[in-house]
Amino acid sequence: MPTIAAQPYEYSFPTGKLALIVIDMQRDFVEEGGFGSALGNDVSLLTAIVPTVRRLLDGFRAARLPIIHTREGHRPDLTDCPPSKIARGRGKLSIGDKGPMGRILIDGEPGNDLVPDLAALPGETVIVKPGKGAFYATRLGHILETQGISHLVFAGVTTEVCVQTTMREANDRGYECLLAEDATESYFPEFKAATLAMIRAQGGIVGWTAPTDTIVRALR
Ligand code: C5J
Repeated sequence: MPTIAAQPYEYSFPTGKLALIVIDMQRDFVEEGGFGSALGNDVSLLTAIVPTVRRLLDGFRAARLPIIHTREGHRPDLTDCPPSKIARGRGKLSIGDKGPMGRILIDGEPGNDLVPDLAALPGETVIVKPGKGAFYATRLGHILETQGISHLVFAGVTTEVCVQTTMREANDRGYECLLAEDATESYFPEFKAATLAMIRAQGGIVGWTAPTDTIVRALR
């Protein structure tokens, strides 16, 4: 089995059972004028990882391995959004409000698109998810099962919210999870550092972490 130098120890994966999940690299979080900046966050930290996420995507594309993108988005009538989620934040704009990139976190609005450099290619799966975890109220579990996937590499934003939630959901479902350390980011550097430490603590209680270039080299 190919092996990746990772923390807390090497990560091995059966070829043909590995997939990449890129979480929520959408304009709403990564670009100025979206949900992230409406909540008062500096989005430049997130914008900075776009080239690294692209290197990881290109590595999986070259290896012809499955790629799944997610977007956090709701139906226009918000029937899939709990009122508690809309009320939370108390920023200038809430979910469903009109912002500079269309209605915030609504499927089909310009702000909900993946950033152009990370757009899905034909044959890649895009999951629109109403929650922070990508397994909640989506067909992700079914898709992974039908493709015989057992090992998952994760990238995307934000590390401590949607990435960590999805990794924990996957870990509980028996997937072997590896997070690309430099292809994930938070608006809060200390939260990212704490999340990486939590994931690999206690012998990899949630999974493994490794740098993007190390992962891409192992795919070749
Ligand atoms: C957040 C996400 N942070 N994709 N969503 O609300 O992490």
